Amino acid sequence: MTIMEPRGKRGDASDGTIGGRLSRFDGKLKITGGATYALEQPVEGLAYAVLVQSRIAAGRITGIDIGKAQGAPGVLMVVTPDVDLGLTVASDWYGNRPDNQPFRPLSREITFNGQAVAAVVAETLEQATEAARLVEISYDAGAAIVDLDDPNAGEAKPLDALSVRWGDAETALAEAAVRVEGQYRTPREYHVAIEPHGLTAKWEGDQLTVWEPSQWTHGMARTYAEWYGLPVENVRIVSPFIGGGFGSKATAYTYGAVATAAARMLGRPVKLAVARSQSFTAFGGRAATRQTIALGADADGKLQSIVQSGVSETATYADFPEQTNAATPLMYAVENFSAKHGLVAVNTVVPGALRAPGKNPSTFGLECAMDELAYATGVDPVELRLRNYAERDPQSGKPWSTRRLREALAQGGEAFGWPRRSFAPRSMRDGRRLIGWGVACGTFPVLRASSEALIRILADGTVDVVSGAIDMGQGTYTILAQTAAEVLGIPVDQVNVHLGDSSLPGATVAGGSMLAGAITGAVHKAASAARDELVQLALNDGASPFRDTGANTLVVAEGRLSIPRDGGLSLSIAELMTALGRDNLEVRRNTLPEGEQGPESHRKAWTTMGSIQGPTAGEYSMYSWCAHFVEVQVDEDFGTVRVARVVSAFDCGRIYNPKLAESQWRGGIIMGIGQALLEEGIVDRRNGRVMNNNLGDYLVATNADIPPIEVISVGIPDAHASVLGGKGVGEVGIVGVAPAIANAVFHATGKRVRDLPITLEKLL
Ligand code: MCN
Ligand code: MOS
Repeated sequence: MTIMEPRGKRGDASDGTIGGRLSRFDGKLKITGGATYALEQPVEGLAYAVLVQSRIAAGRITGIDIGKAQGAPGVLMVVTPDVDLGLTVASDWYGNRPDNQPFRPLSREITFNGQAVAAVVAETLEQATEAARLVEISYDAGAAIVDLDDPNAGEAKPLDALSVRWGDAETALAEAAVRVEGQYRTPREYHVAIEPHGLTAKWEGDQLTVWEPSQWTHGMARTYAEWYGLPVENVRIVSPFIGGGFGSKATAYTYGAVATAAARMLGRPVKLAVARSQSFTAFGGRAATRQTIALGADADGKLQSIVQSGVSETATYADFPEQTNAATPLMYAVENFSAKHGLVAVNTVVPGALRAPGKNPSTFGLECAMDELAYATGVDPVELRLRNYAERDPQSGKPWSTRRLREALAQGGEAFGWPRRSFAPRSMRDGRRLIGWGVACGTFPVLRASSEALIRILADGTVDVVSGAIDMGQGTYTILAQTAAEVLGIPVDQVNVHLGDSSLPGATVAGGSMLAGAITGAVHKAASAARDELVQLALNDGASPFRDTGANTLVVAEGRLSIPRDGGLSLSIAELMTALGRDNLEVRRNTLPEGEQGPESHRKAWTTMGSIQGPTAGEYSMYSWCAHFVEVQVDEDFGTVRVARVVSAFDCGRIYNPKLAESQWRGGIIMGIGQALLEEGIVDRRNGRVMNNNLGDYLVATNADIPPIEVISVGIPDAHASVLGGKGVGEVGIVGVAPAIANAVFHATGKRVRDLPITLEKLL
């Protein structure tokens, strides 16, 4: 997809290099209707599919009567669990695949309320919706475990691989002069991306094209291909614009299997839109969590021991850990440590990744507990964090690549005015409003992956940057244009970026805050090679005007190649291309090591997460860091909490585009405000149904909830983290926001709310 804007309208020319504040190329298209989303794809002869979801949480389907539905106007097909769709189970994220196991996306065995049990395909959406209502299903309902608190929920299944221990945490805790202990809880939370899920699917022979919003076109193409036993090249996922994903659009789901299978059986393209209400169970949100943390310290607040134990909800049919101890071992220096995480199976759709999985609820526990320790020891909460500063990664023992958390606390605190805070709870007020100031830190790992990119220099001097990577709003189009413009020495408005299509060069997932580092690395490499090739042609090609000048080096800048001396020959790239008689010059490069260039390595690198490197894979421990400072105002009479201002300081290494990174951080902070005060999936205990499955009742923060948010970058380039020196930006912003707010609420009111969201009845 080409993003075209009138030339010269993209801001100041100096914005167009790495580190410039260029506005997002796709932003205007999205808000003016110029961006075509997957469900708007005009395809001839479309039929419409509508999902039917289970109305019980556990048990079996005893009968399905499709008579009325089939007879309804316009109905083309009713897909039920009794129709064999002929699919095979695909690999998991890491590329592991069971042998020849049939995949039945629809089943008579029910494990959660809202499970897809049938689909109706009709000529129009209205006809399909009406006929879906007419499918009559009878159930034999069994006893359901509705959530984490269900008295019938079994023992948590411990995940030993996630346990972390050193020293003797229990003894050190027992002997500590000061101890605090609390249980912290986070509810089910949902992505609620504004663009709903769904797809348009079209078969031509055994070639499948799927227009579907995707955080990972290559990974999803692999899944669809494996379901149908096709080579991955036969499936094309097209996803040039995505209206938010937040972790929910990185995988192909059941409804995609149903829609593509229906399209194949009907011999007609099929569109399936997941209704907003269905999107609470068609894929999973963030799992509910519960954890206890005990901190032991000396009288000055120096930590002696941390003992943590947590669980998260998972499904009965698959596991997804929302790891409550993901951040606990990283934040503070402590000699004795024990943290573990387990899973409790309940009748829910399997939970999924939602912005900063693990790190987010983990930090809620630890950073609230640190505030409790501050009050137990009488030490200022910022000072307490500095006293326990970890100079190296306490878990791996490795040195940090870069960790500017001290600077984040100092600069964030200064901008916020933290030194003016009075320590005692309920000591700051404005009339009937209690004022509270809270602080908390956050982190997210630097994950590293390989990707590839193609650079095409055209005869008119413009440059295409081509990759199957995606942009869901985080800024990929824009930062890649900046990277190519800088390396190739051309104005950024001569660069066109093409993304979001699995038929384009391979890219890792836009997940784990790793895409920007991976794909800028690939574009940097390809663009550098293209530039070298252009210079070589200019110097050596028989048709080049530079050939007879005796020049042995050329300067490439402002879209021109020039001999570096006054009055020397200078040609624009377009003039040179014309002289060379070239239509284009194409260079494709990837960032895989030399020894890993076969098709199998490529498959693993772009279509699975099997070759991603974790934060301690090398000699260093690599993380992004942040410190949030929050002011809340709590109405003394009504218990209502408003966040009045936020100042947050971040260490994310070098920033490719500060305007976009700041907007990423603000977006994360806004989601964190929603998490702290509003968001909560509420389950009907009678039938295990998510009751508030709509945007009216599942509350997210709106403009009126959001105060001024100041964000500060304290990072320095981190050469170990990525080619350009940046660390991850997309997720770290949400981490630590909810505990900073909870700590501010305690400071305002003297009430410690340990379960999110902090609603008014918990304060009265
Ligand atoms: N960036 C930068 N300097 C850096 C790193 C990043 O300027 N050193 C900026 C760039 O604009 C880049 C963006 O931050 O495009 C995000 O980069 P990165 O941290 O690498 O994250 P990804 O590109 O992998 O994006 C995924 C990440 C995740 S995992 C979630 S969840 C999330 C997030 O991005 N979902 C989002 N941000 C989102 N933003 C929008 N608008 N919508 C979502 O669904
Ligand atoms: Mo983000 S939750 O890793 O897509």
